[in-house]
Amino acid sequence: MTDFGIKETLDILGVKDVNDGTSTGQHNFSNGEVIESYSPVDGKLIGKVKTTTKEDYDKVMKTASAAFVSWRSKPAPLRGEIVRQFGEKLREKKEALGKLVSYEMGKSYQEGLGEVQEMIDICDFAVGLSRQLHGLTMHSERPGHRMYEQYHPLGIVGIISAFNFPVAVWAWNTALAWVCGDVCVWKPSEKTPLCGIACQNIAAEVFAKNDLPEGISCLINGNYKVGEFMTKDTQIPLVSATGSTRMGKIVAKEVAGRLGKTLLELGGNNAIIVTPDADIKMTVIGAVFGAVGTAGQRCTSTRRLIIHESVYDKVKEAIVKAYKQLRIGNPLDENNHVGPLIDKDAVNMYVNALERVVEEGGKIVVHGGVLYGDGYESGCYVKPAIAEAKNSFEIVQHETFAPVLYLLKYAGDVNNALKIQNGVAQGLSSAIMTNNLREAEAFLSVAGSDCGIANVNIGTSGAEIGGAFGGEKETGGGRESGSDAWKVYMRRQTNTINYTADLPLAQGIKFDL
Ligand code: UN1
Repeated sequence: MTDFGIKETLDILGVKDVNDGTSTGQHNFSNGEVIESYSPVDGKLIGKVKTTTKEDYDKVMKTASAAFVSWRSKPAPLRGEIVRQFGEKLREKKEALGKLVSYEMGKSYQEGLGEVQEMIDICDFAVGLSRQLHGLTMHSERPGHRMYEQYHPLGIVGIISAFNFPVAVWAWNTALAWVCGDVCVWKPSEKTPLCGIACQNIAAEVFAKNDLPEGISCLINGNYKVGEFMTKDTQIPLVSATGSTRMGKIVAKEVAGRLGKTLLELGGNNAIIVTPDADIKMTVIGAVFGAVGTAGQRCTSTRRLIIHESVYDKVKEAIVKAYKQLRIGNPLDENNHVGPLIDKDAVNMYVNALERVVEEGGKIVVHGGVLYGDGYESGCYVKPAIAEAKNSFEIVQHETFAPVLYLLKYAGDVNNALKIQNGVAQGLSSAIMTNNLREAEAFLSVAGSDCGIANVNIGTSGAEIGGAFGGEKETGGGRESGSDAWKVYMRRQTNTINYTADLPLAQGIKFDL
């Protein structure tokens, strides 16, 4: 097979063999060690990125601080116009960026394009928002007084993103932060640094073309130690971090220790409840895409199917049959459904999960395994697997970032299924498949799903950008993307204005001099 046009793709995106991973837009200055990015698709080296030292970071922060002073003073709709242009550039480069996402991260080309589409969508959303960003007005208890609230930008927003959505999660944060008047410093995953370079190149071009100061979009690179520069830095009022619960707990502690804000989007352990009234065909599509899409490496991936005993065998049979049709292979080949895992560590975690579920008493119903040989040379391709299990198993309680689906059985009414669903530490996404109104409403009620996302008759993954995205419990409580998620990127100020010649005090207090 050819190189799938990767060379041309890298050219279009300005990604070189060796890239400077510390950028404020027009200036690059990295003095750290080099990270090599290998594709999980074919195991080949795609490019190298120089990482950020503390001295490099300090330079970035100086430039970002200066940029903030100028950017915050631009009218919000003007900031929106810049984000509109950024969205236009993404439209132009959609195929190239989608391909790089697919090649560097391993998700299917279709999903790579989908990810860039999420970036475009959030830009459109942010453009509209730039003419809103509204606060409330309240009635004052004092005569001749006016009271209202307004939102001002926070400052420098630090973004730490994960490998599985190497470009979209950055855009969810930046598109909103930019219209809010903030500037951003981004540390992409060290597993997908070239996607970061490509995005920064696009942003830098737009800011330069509009004669805006560099530093509105900044890139830093490296491992968790580079992330720590931001979590410890009082110049960063908000750290938005996406990744594992383990990482989130460390970030939360560090940032809370200096009373900074965090927006955390962490692990999920998402379930679909399949009730006796479920449409089986829809259930199969939703569950299979949810479990094997992005090779099970979405935070919204379906990990557990909680099936009513009366339809258990039927659903199991239909899903097992669907798994037999899955084609695993190069994700840039549109005939394949499932690409590789991100790296061999992920493969080991997958293998370990399958061993653990058996040790704990589970039964494998679709055998997994690592694939070798022609087309699988990277060693990162695995077969999606299904195991019958119990919710109490330690491994089921744990988020394994791989295509492993657990089948759990419930009896009685939907409340029993909900107990199982909510009986995990994570609380990101959830779904119910039912044509029964009572079951659907019970699932959505106060005693229903405890997750940030609760869907009826669609799967757990593939959320639209218009809704607030995030979850409860160990998922971290943050909300990104749509609805009023923008508020976290701004500081709220309450203003009371007295337009009389008297100074009455609130609460009726008299203080005459
Ligand atoms: C993630 O996996 O971190 O809902 C984000 C979805 C996508 C976003 C997933 N829109 O599956």
